[in-house]
Amino acid sequence: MKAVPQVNYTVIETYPHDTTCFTQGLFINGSNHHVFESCGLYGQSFVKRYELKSGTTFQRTSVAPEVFSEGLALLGESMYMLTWQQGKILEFDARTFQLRHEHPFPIQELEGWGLTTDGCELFATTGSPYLYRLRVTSAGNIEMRSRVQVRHKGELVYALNEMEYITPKIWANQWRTNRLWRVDPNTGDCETFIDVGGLHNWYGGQTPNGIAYSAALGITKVIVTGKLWPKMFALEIGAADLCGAPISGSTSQLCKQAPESACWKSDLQRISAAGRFLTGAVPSHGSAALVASVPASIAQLGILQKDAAHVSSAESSQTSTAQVISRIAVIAESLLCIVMLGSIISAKTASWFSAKP
Ligand SMILES: [Ca+2]
Repeated sequence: MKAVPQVNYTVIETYPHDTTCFTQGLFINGSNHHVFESCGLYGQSFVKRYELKSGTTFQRTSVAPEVFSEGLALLGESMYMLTWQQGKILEFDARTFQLRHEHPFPIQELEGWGLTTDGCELFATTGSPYLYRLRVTSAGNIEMRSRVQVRHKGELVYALNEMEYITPKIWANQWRTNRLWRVDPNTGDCETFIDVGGLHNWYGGQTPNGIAYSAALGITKVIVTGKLWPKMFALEIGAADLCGAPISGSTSQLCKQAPESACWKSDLQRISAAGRFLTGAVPSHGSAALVASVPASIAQLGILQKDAAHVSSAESSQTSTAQVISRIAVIAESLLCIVMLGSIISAKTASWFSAKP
């Protein structure tokens, strides 16, 4: 591989992660720190929603034992989940976790690997050197709209897996490597990457395979984990490295529901310029604008309204003592979880780590 530009990052927080989850899909509703994760392996696949900092599970659904879960993305009020070799996409009600439909995988004769969304359409990887754009039609069907070849300096890049759309780029891990690429979804160009080898001493199939982002968590903050890892990590990445230059001029290639990022939306640019990176739920200033501008697809879940009320209350009332006590409790709970989960993973056998994307 030719020399490529590499981006630096700083680990700023860690959280517990379910060591029974063979992570295949990951996204987050940053307004309330809820994580949605799909976990693979035959007979052990499931999807769950949980709180980022504590790991507390709110919802969980198993899938049929013959289904191997893969990438997961939220679009509208539905959660779409790829399957590995079953040739279908499962559509869940994002609120109830009930299975709504089974769609044929529109990329015939290829496996389902990663999935993300720009707010309008879905992007899928298959292990091939292509990034596919899928469209949910007005009739609710899923069809392939287009594809781009994924390359770095002219060389094909294979095995991109779990993804996260961070307007206007896509971050994707390359299976069985420590590399997370920043990809231009319109050209397929792999522009730069980070190496997450220092996060966790993994082996076999425990590849890094979970990337999540929400501007409400922190506009330069990316959540990363891996298959069966005991921890999730919040990485701080400079705005220019994370999503390229701020978007100005024509936005014709952006989805109207494109989520906020460090490169997109004026309010966030102002916050970034002032050096006030978001921590916790939302910043103490400009929070109303931020919450109001979160894509409708997420707001429709009814979670943001609750969070907005929480923020308003927090801003207008005393914060110090209750928050300190709460944070101490969260830290203590997290440490306990890490100890317990560490003991669980030590019991795993090498048979789990077979060649599964
Ligand atoms: Ca993701």
